[in-house]
Amino acid sequence: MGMTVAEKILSGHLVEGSLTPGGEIAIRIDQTLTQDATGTMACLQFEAMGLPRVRNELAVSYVDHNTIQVGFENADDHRYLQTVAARYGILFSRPGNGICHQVHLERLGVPGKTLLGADSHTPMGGGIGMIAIGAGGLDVAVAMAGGAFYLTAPRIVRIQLTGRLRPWVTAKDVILKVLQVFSTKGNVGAIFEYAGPGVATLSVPERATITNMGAECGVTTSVFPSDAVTRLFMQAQGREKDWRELLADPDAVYARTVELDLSGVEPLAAAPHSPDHIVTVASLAGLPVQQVLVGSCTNSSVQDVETVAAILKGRKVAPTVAFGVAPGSRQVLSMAAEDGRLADLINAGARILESACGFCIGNSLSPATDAVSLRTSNRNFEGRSGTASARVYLVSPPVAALAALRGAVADPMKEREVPYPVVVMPKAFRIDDSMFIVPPADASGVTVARGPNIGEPPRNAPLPVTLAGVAALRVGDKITTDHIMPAGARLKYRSNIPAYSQYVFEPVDPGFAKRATQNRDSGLHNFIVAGESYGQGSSREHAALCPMYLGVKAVIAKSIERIHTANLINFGILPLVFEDPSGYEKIAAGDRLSIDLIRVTLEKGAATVVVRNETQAVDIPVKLVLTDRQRKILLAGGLLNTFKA
Ligand code: MIC
Ligand code: SF4
Repeated sequence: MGMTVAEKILSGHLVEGSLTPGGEIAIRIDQTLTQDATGTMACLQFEAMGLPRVRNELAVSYVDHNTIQVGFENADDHRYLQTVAARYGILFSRPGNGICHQVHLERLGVPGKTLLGADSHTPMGGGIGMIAIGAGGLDVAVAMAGGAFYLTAPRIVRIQLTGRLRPWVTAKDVILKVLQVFSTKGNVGAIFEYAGPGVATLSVPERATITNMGAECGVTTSVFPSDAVTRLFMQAQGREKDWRELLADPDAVYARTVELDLSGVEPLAAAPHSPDHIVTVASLAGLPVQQVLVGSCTNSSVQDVETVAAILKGRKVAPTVAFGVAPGSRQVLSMAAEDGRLADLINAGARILESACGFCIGNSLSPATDAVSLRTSNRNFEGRSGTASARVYLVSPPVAALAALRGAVADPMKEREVPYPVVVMPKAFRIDDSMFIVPPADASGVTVARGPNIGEPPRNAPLPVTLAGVAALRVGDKITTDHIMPAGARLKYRSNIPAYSQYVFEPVDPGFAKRATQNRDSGLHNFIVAGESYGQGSSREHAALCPMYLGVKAVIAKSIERIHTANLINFGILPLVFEDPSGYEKIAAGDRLSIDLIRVTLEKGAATVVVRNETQAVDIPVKLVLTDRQRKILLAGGLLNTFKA
C-alpha cells in the first residue's frame, strides 16, 4: 500500500508503536527549536537532566517573543539563554534575527526531517515538507537530550487543492477557509496533508502561512509535499543541497479527503474572538478600523511585506489608523530595505516594528478601548492584544493594507483605485547568518549566567493516594492558555514560577491565585472544572506548571486540547474528561470534591474513575484517557521525576 507524505516521514523516524491511527507512537526528533518565552524553562529542565551537551542533530534557541526589555528580567533571560546555548551546544539566534518559525523556515528547515518546537506554530515547517510539531518545553528538553517524542499515531486528512487563487486572495484566506470547514475543535490527533494540482501554484512561504495557522485547528501538524517549488525555495535560500523530493504515493490512503478549489476562495477574516469565527471581508466592508498591524509568524515573509508596500507606495495611511509593520526576519527587513520597499512603507506612514513577535503576543501596541484592530496574525482571543475590550480581526496582508489606506475595511474584490500588485517569491534571498551564534566545540570555559529572576524549575510531589479538595474554579468552553497564563506584560516572569503563578487565570478570575494558594496551604487539593476545548492555543507549559505550583491536582473538562493535555501530564496534573458532558452541570465553583484511591486506580490501568462531589452528594464518572507511560508519569508527579529515575 502506498504512503502519504506524513507516513513517509513518520515511519522513517518511528522508534515505538505502529502508525495505525489512535495508538501511541514515539518518534526520533532531528531538530528542536525553543524561543525565549518557553526556552528558559526548557533549558532549565534540560540542565536538570544532568547531560553535558544536547544530543539531537540540531537544537536552536531563538529570542523573538519578548524583546521589550522593561526592567532587568527580560535581558537576564536573554543572557541566560545565550550562555546556556554556548554551554550545551545549542545554536543561538540573537534578538533581531527574527521570529523563530520564519527564520527556521528560511535558514534551517530541511524537507523530510522532524522538528519539535516549544511553540505551537512550529508546524510552519510543514510548508517545506517537514513533520514539525509544537510541544511543551519539557518535551522539547527531552528531545534535546536525545529522547523520543510521544504522540498519538495521527489520522491523515487530505486537503485536495485544485484551481488557483484569484488576485487579492491569498494563502491566509486559504487557511481561514480551512478553519471555517474544520473549526478549532474536534481535530485532535489529525495531520492535514495538502495535495492536488493546486499545491504547485503556492510558493513555500505561502504554504508556510497555511501550515502555521493550521495550529488553530488543533491538529498535530500540517504538511505539504516537497516538490519542485520547494526546490526553488531551497535554491533561493542557497540551500539546494538540503532539498529532497517527498511526494505522496499515488495509492496512498487517507482517513478523509476534503476538496478545496482555490479559485473559489474569497477574501476572509476571523472575527472576534476566535480564529474560526470566519466571515467574508465583503461583509465587513465599511467597518471603521483604528489599528492595522502586519506581521507575526503567519504573514511576515518577503512576499507579504512587499505586497503591503506595493499597495501603499505613493499613498498615505488614513490619519485615524495606527499602522505598523513587523517584517518576520532580518532577511525580510534587509531585503525590503535594499529594494526600496521599506522607504515606501515609511513614506506611507507605517511604523516599522522590530522583527519579533511583539504585538502578536500582546506585549506592545495594545489597541485603544473598544478599538477595532486588523492584524495579519493567527490568534484573536479575547484580551490577547492587551486590551480586553478591543475587537481583533485576522486578515491577509493586502486586506490589511487597503484598510490602512481607507481607515475602514474595504472589499478588495471591488477595488477600483489600487491595482493588485503581483509579487512573486524572490529568485535569491539575501543570505547573512551572522546573527546566529554557533556554540563552541569545547564549552568547558563557558559559565552560564543566571539573574535573580531565574529560578529552579519546581518539582511536583508524587501523586497522593487520594485526592480531596475543592473546585477552585469553574470555567466555560474554549478556555485558551492565554486565559490560563497570560503572556503580554507578564511575559517577563517566564523564568520565575513563584512570581508568574500569581497571575494564573488573571483575565478570568484575578482572585484565583490567592484562593488556590490558601487551599494548597491548608492541605486541600485544587480542581479546575471546564467545558469544551480546554487549553487551546499556545504550547506554553506554564499553563500547567504554574497551576501545579498552586496545588492544582486535576482538570476535569468536557474536552482538553492535545498540547495542553501533554503539558498537564508532564507536570503531574490529572487530565480528566467527563464521561457524560452533563457531569459539568453537577459541579459548582467551591464544591468539595474527592477522588478515592486515585493511585491504585491509575496503577490498575482503569479507564474511568468517579469524582465524588461531597457538597452536592453526587458521583460523577470521568474518563482516564491515558497510556501506561502517561500513568507512570502522573504517579511520579511529573516527567522530570521519571526522567531522573
Ligand atoms: C503564542 O503564539 O501564543 C506563543 C506566545 O507563541 C506561544 C508560546 C508561548 O506562550 O511562549 C505558542 O504559540 O506556543
Ligand atoms: Fe510569535 Fe505570534 Fe507566532 Fe506566537 S503566533 S510565535 S507570538 S508571532
